Amino acid sequence: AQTPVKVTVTGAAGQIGYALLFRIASGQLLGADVPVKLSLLEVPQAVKAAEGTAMELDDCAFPLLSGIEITDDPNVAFAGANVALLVGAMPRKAGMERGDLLEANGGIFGPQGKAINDNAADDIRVLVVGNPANTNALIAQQHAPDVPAERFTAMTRLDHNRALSQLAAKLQVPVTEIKKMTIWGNHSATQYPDLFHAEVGGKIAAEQVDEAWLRDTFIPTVAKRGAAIIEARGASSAASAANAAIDHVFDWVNGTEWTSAAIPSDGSYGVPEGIISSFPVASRGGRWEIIQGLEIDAFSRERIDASVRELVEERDAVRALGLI
Ligand code: NAX
Repeated sequence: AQTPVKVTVTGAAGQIGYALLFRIASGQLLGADVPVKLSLLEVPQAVKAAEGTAMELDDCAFPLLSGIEITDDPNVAFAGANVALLVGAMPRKAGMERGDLLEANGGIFGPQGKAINDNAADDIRVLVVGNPANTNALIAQQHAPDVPAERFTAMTRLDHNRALSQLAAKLQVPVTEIKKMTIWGNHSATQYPDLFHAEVGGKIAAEQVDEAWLRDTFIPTVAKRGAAIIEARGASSAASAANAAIDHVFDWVNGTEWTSAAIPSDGSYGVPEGIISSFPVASRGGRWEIIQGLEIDAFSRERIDASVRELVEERDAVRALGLI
């Protein structure tokens, strides 16, 4: 029988964790023929709640689930890990300045990066979901000098899926008709969902919608969808976030011709090298590649640059705080 793949999930007792773990255990993260072993990392006060989730996982009797470990020690959680989903983070509380937020998250993602560096399997792949996701991924990556930088990624797949769904509704087409959607930049309100390269029925999407809708409705609806969910549901996106994490890792491992993911920049499209920014990506042979050669017009340039500027400011802020 195949050796189980070890998947570590941080923040396992949280609401995304609750939506994510059952799908991983059922085979949706890696494939219906790949056995998995789960490691749940939580803060000490939430270990008991994680144990409760583990009891429910047991009660599903998933054929592919070969074991569950629960711990508050990152060195244990990441020992031999092949996939790490970093979901647990410090949320912004009322009155919190950006510096405080970055510092609190530096205290989580620095040590977790080091624990990954020291303990994970050689093929470790990391997806950061916890916000500010791109910069948390950068912090973790900077504490893991022995792991190839490209193994640290942050999630913009939820934004990508939101963009697909908004465009499909507008044009009254199934989402499967939309190709080459791209989210550029930061997973934040500055993100840029790009319809100038997206295609519907083989034709450029931007040419099938009016410019005012694209600029004043589509872009802000996608970028602010998280806030709209909180407003409606009284809680932040959880199942859709878990779904996007599944999509990201599945495509990373199994390959895709085009999606969006935040990965370390190699300088493509004027994005400073090293910044973890969302790009149009393909996955081949288990590695993300930035899709090259796209023409960027002035409208897109301005928006990509604004989001990248925010990422550079976050990087400079964590540098100034000594977090990287
Ligand atoms: P919850 O507050 O429900 O759960 C977070 C869990 O993380 C808690 O159980 C907490 O105990 C745990 N935790 C905190 N510090 C930890 C540490 N050092 N080690 C291990 N566990 C730790 O939040 P939830 O709704 O699950 O959201 C989790 C994160 O995802 C948040 O940062 C949120 O902002 C972010 N999101 C990111 C999205 C994206 O597209 N990238 C979308 C959804 C979501 O908003």
